Amino acid sequence: MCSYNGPIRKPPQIGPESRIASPVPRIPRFMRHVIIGTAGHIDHGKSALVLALTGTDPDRWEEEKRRGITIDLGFAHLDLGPDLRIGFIDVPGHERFVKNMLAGVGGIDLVMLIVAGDESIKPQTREHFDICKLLGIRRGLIVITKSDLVDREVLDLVRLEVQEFVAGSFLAGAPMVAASARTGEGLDELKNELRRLSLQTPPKPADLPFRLPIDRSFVMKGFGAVVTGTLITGTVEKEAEVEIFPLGKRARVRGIEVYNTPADRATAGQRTALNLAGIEARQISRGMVLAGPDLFQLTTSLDCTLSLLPSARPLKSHAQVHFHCGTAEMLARVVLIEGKEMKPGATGFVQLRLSEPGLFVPGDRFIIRQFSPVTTIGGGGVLDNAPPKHRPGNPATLESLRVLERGEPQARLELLAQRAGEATPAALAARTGWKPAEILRVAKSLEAQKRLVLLGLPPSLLVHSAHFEQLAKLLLEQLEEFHAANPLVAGLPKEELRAKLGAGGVAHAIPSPALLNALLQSLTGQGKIDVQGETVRLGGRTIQLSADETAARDQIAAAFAKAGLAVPTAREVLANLRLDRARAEKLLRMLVKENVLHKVTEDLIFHQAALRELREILARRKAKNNRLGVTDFKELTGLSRKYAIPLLEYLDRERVTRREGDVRIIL
Ligand SMILES: Nc1nc2c(ncn2[C@@H]2O[C@H](COP(=O)(O)OP(=O)(O)OP(=O)(O)O)[C@@H](O)[C@H]2O)c(=O)[nH]1
Ligand SMILES: [Mg+2]
Repeated sequence: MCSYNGPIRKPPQIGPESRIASPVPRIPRFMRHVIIGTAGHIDHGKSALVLALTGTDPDRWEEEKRRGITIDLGFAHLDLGPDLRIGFIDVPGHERFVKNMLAGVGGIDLVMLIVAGDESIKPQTREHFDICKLLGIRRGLIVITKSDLVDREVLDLVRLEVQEFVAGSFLAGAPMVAASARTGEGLDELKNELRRLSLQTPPKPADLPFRLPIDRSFVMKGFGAVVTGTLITGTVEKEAEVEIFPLGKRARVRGIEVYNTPADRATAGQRTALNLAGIEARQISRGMVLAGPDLFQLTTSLDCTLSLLPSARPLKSHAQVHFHCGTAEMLARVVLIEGKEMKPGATGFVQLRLSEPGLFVPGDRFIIRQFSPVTTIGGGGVLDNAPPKHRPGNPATLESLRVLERGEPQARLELLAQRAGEATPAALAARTGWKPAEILRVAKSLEAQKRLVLLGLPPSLLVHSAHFEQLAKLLLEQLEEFHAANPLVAGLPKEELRAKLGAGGVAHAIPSPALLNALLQSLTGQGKIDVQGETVRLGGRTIQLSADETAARDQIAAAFAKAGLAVPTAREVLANLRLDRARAEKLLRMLVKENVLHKVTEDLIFHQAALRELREILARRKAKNNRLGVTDFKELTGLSRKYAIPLLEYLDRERVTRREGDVRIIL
């Protein structure tokens, strides 16, 4: 199979991601994969150095070659020993293309900060380095390039300047190598340092759900849609179904290449190309994200930490900025959570309101750039991808954001469960970026501490204990209230009770049927309530009737009992009582519920004893003849048609008789 390398757009690409790729054998599983990004000012020799190291010119476009500058991201790779593969992402230094740089730098593990020996530190050296710091990149080295152009004294001076420049940052004390792409000087030392640093770099998490921010998408003749990117978490296998965010479309992974080599799977940390079936390349663009289906949710609102660069202007709440995260780029408004203005150099909590929906997960780092003129002003990390609207000055908001910032897994999960009231493991996976299995692992330890209630086996619902207890309390209060208002009704139907609980609880949402059942079970176990069928009542609660109610109740029962099968209407019976209509009807309903009376139709109510007698009459008749016409029935019971027909239909329903044409068979 040939490699998935094609043009991103006009002008077409002229070089593959790697030129040395074609006959490379399959990548051994034990190989470490590390992504190294270049950073630095225009013309400082970034691309020349990548070419000198790897043999691959990262400048892929005709226009880049002609103008001698990098416009878009370039890719190359280098094996430093049988156990280490380094993927290089070469970025443009030109200030106009910082946004392209930002699409590449999001996936890197190490930075190679490039400073030309003959120019020293320049504006994009600063901007790129600021970006690396804001993105939380922790490792890297410095290369003083074009060492062939300057003498030793100048080189030493540049070294000093750079040392001062990186002092106090993650690059303080980092290796600094003088090198020349022209003469090859320093390249061996550089490779040694790159290997040493790479082996110290923790691998990207393969055990999290898979996410691939897309940096290129193109049509490959004979293959169809191909997307490429740095796999930041998880693994993806051939034939997997993937979802394309924010498109909301799905596709099948028809083929995978890792560094231009066919593979059955790609793992976090690898440069990956996926051939997708079921989608057209023109529907996909840089900034979209591939992930497993049914796990993540799109969002337009993110709670974040934000650090403002000392060089930035003060930032007002609701300011519009350019937002860059992963390979995505869009406009956003920064809503400050503390105060109305953020000072240069300060760090604080903000809510970002995005202009377009995207897939972002807590822990993702981002950069913001000033709306105009466009310069990098700050960056930070996502804390919550489905945040509530915050009331200004609410101390609970800051407390919860601090919990999310500290990132302790149990505290984080508990907080999210607390906010949701009840949530499925999948919903919490989308909120954390963890796998559902990891959610359950942490949830179980919270359950052991009685902070979560887990429902189902395996658990399918997580309920915060405080929410559970609050609902249980509310449930008892609702029943208390109901019984007080309706002394003649046995209890409250489950569904009505569930709706009533929606008004309270932590989350102010109607609890799910599963949660209601768990509440009912728990309260029944404690002897606090009784559940009979669909009716719930307080434990030991029987209907307390007053003396006149008891008399009326007996009167109603007696009236129906006396009537036998030729019953009066309910209206007639109730009219004879010395009780108000509403109470009288309740008593009637009570007798029906207690099975003393039986409703055969809406208008015909019979005493239980009368119906029992009817069955006996039929049983006796069956001994003689089991066939029965309507006239026979009327004779047998002495009833008119008005009663006979509904009663026969009732008997059919009760399977005492079965209708066959004009006759009934007594069963
Ligand atoms: N003498 C000398 N020239 C170099 C060296 N490295 C790069 N150059 C030259 O410097 C110029 C710029 O090099 P690039 O590698 O394109 O610089 P870059 O940093 O990639 O530039 P952008 O990608 O546009 O930011 C080219 O003309 C290179 O030939 C070096 O080590 N020695
Ligand atoms: Mg370049």
